[in-house]
Amino acid sequence: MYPPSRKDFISLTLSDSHSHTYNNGKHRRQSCWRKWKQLSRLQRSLVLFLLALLLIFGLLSYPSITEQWRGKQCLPAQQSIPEETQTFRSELSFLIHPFVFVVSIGPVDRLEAVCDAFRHAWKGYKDYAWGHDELKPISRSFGEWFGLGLTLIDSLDTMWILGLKEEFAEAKDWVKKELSFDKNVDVNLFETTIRVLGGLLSTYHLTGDQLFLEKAKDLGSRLMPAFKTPSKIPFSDVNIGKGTAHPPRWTSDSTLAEVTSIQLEFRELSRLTQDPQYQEVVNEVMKLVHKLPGKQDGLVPMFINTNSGQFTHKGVYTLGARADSYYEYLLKQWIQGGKTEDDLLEDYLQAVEGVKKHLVRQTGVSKLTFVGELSHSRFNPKMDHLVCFLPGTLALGAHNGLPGDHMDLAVQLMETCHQMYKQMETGLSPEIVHFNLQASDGQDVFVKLADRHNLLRPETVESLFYMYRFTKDTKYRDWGWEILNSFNNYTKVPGGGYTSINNVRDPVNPGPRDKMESFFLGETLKYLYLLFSDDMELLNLDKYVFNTEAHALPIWPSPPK
Ligand code: DMJ
Repeated sequence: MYPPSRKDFISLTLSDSHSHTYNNGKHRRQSCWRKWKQLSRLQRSLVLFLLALLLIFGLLSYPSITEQWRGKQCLPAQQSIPEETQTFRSELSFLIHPFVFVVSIGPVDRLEAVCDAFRHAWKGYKDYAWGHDELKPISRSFGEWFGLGLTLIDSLDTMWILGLKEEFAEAKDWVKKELSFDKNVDVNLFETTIRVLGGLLSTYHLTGDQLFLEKAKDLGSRLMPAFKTPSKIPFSDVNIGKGTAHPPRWTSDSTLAEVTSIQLEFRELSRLTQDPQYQEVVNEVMKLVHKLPGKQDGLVPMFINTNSGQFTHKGVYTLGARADSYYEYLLKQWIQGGKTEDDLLEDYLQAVEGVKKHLVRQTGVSKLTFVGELSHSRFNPKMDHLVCFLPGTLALGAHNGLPGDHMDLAVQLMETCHQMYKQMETGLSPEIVHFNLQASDGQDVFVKLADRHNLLRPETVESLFYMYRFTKDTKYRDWGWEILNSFNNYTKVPGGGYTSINNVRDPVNPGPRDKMESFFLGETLKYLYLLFSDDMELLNLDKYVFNTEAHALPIWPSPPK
């Protein structure tokens, strides 16, 4: 039998290694080496290839090594990939082996780039604005709005999702020791609900830590005086220390989107505390608005009076500022409640028809579909960046069984929101654009001087996240990647933080405004991370619904039949 013919060698080797107990290690090594040398080149390559394959699969199934690769965590800070080497690493891996390219590039560097962006933003906040509402990254100071640590609370669940454990622990410690709602301060009901109450509830769900639920309960009860109005439509402002509430100084109106976009959070608070009072007050608002005359095919005016409970300033219909999240929360409340509340669905479906009938148009040149505004029966081809939440919401509805043409519209609007970035010299969208309905002039998009700012807003990347989750079309990831790069190129501040800018059309002097909005960490970076993550179980959209500040709340389990 020995020496074996080359043809038989592999099987002989395998049987050897299984049937003998070797006492002599040296002899074994020598014989292995001799046998290896007797293999043909083809056989050796085959064995090496199989070993490499086994190694890769072994690594991939070993969670603690590959958690980052599978999109679950940021690399610890000291191991994160320096920006300048990221491209190099990608190219190098590609040269070494195409298989490695697939495994280690794809979303990996993009996820790590989001982590780096978050860390950079957080560094600025920690160094110059710790415990305050917002970072002013240029002047290396802070701005106060309500004095509730807005950025810190808005960031909690993002840090948890990104796996930034040390940063999360420090922030949690601040919540435990420093966060108090027992202070004489006027807060805006809507902003405090979506950012603080939403952030605390979401973090409670992700971590299971009672601290966050206790804080949420305390805040929720302090916001309740806002609902003590003649009409039950809440006031815009509450003093959480004194327990008093009032409208803005100049009017007794509240903004429609504000009073109809606090429902997800208050309803969830009732479910968790088994105390119906929170759910009751916000459901009452929805009931009143549902029955109210003055809508145009489901489209609502922008203001509602807290005394009369009637719409005011009628005749202007927009999907942008002051009305946007009314439409978003119709759909999301319906989803949150297990798709049982028919009035919400009816209002949502009717509103989408109203949008299609009155507000959707195409540009003359490139046939870009956009959502304009209606002002006293006149169409205005103006679209806020805020409207870019709509493709994501429409896609979410279609995913939940609503008509397929909602998805068609989502695809078209997503393209337009992408163009709002792509056509600007910095690659960043302005706050407002005007579209050109004429075919003669070569431009689709016009931006007025006063509208050229960018506040680091999330709506487009939010929609890109939904579109990618539902279609798996990688172009949506590529568009998100371009946006992240543009944020890095034009809004990143040396030393820490990102800043909103004045002019997206001037790459030489974009004009830093010295403010980092809390939603950049709470929403923009979170949605970018989720967009690039391959882990579809990470906030599965059949289990969670995001509030309008990107804080995830569970979809309620259906009651037993
Ligand atoms: C956020 O506070 C919320 O997304 C809100 O619904 C709209 N404005 C900002 C982000 O742009």
